[in-house]
Amino acid sequence: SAAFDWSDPFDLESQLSEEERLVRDTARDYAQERLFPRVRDAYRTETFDPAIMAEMGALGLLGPTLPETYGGAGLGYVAYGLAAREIERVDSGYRSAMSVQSSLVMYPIWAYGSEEQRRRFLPRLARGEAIGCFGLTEPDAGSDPAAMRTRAARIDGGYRLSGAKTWITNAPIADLFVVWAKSDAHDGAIRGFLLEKGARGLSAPKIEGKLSLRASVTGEIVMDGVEVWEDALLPNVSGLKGPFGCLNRARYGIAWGAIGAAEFCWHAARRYALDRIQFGRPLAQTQLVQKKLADMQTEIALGLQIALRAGRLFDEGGLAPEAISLIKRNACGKALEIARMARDIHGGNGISDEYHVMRVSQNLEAVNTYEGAHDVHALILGRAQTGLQAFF
Ligand code: TGC
Ligand code: FAD
Repeated sequence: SAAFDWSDPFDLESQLSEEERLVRDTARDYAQERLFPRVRDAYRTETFDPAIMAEMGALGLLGPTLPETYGGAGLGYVAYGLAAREIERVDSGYRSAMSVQSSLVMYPIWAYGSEEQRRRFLPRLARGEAIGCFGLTEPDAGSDPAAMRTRAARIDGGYRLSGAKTWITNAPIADLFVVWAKSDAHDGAIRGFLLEKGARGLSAPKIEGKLSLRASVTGEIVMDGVEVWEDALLPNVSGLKGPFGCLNRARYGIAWGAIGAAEFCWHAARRYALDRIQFGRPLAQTQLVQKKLADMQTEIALGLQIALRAGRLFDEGGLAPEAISLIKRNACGKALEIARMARDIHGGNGISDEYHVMRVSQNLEAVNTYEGAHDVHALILGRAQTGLQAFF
């Protein structure tokens, strides 16, 4: 009978191509050798080192699915997911930086931008020389982005943008802002605009005091009558399907990433339980702990198989947005449960940042909320199977 590999029960390894394994190994080596040694202090001091973007760029991790003509790597979505898993195995904030740049900034420029916009911005973004951010959420429009208040008014030769975005990853260090606004010149339709750092009336104050994703920088985007030329408009998309087209890709990556975070916690909990002796035996030799480890293993194995299937469908062009909601919701919810269990198994040590599990668990609180909160994805799935929308 076949041998059982406890860490890879369904032999994910053999389902990957050589190229996918290479991308995975590159991302894993980088994450373990360069990101892991920095993360504890970055988390303590609530800082994100912008050099990380250039490092990821040099490895081809930014915009990896885009064509090489624009600085991408021409990779498939399984490779992208595997990279997200490895980066998030260290910290969700680092995966955030990668997903925002790749799926929320480079993707819309590639998919909805003019040829001139693509050539002007994509290569620098791919190298990590320029940092981008994505402004959809507003103080009064989170789960319901259709309620956004940011407006683009028509002026001679361009637009004047007024409004405020909040909870925007990388906004305080961004060179380029992809901002979604209701445009007067387009019957109030939601349109995308490219704003550049330094524009008059544009500022991006940092949000301080986060207890989650502290190694990622988050801010507001304040637009106080920012004037841009016509060429700042993303010409090829109109309506909420613009930002949602980007979110589909980022949410898919998060499904892989959250499992990477969960795997870190599972392995840490197993190791700790094997080493820690109480009542004369390892914690790992108790029924309750073994059940927890079995639950972790099961959810991770199932989550990886479904993420792989989703990636293959994505590459074939057949992955529905609702299926992405299913895997994003499931991976985040399960990863959060696993991280909390791992924290518990670590006892008192579990609350120290030396052991990392509580940092991962705190991060997953935000990951479970952003890109569509857990319950919002339930409503998307509920609507898809009943035909009844229950948002309002
Ligand atoms: P609804 O009527 O459902 O749709 C409006 C239009 O949008 C289209 N659409 C999609 N298109 C492509 N992909 C999707 N996933 C799509 N979902 C909707 C839809 O077809 C329709 O198009 P059209 O042409 O018919 O007008 O819109 P609704 O207002 O009822 O939406 C409700 C809901 C809940 C589905 C949606 O608003 C939602 O998903 N809310 C969650 C908001 C969210 O995810 N925000 C994310 C902000 S970005 C972020 O968090 C980045 S964190 C990054 C990091 O650090 O990693
Ligand atoms: P709300 O929409 O107010 O939701 C609060 C709660 O109510 C949630 O539990 C939700 O599930 C629930 N809820 C909402 N509506 C319903 C309903 N109809 N029925 C039942 N329950 C409901 N946004 C960006 O645009 N760009 C970014 O780069 C970005 N980065 C982020 C980084 C971080 C660290 C965080 C925390 C957020 C980020 N966001 C970003 C914002 C994020 O997408 C929103 O926080 C998220 O969409 C939820 O919106 P909200 O916070 O306004 O919560």
